[in-house]
Amino acid sequence: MRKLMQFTIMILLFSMASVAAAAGKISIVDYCDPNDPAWAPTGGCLLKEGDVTFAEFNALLHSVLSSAVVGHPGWRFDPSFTELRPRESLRVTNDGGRTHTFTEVANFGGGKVPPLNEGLIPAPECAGSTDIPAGGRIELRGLASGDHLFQCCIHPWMRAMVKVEDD
Ligand SMILES: [Cu+2]
Repeated sequence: MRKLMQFTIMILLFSMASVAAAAGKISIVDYCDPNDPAWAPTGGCLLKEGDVTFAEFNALLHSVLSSAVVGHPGWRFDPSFTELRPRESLRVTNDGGRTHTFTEVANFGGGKVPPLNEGLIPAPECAGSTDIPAGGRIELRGLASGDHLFQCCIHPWMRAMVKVEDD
């Protein structure tokens, strides 16, 4: 009987541990064309495959309808909205071929690279943002209950909301 009880407690602890270890996932993506040498002066494109040239990226930087930066839709967080339980961590992987950031901000705004920032008021948090190189990964733990906004401080149209909901 006592052995059974110990076993049950072990199972219980194990399942609690696996809940704590569960992780939400967001992939940072871009579709830069590694065969376009025009990416080289700003860090290159470390993807094996991708079809967006530097010229195509710049052609969609601004909409003809707006003076503010709009940005290429291939540069994004996937998914751009996700929900977590309070004990769950969030794993963010840069699956793109360029450097990005995943920076928590109070309000979405511009980033830290002036040419990619036109018409936007920079989010103050971007001044201290951490770059995530292509292939890099970060893990966020202990996010408080509520809504959290994240953006790339290089390409400020890359945005996500993480909703942390109590059980
Ligand atoms: Cu980015």
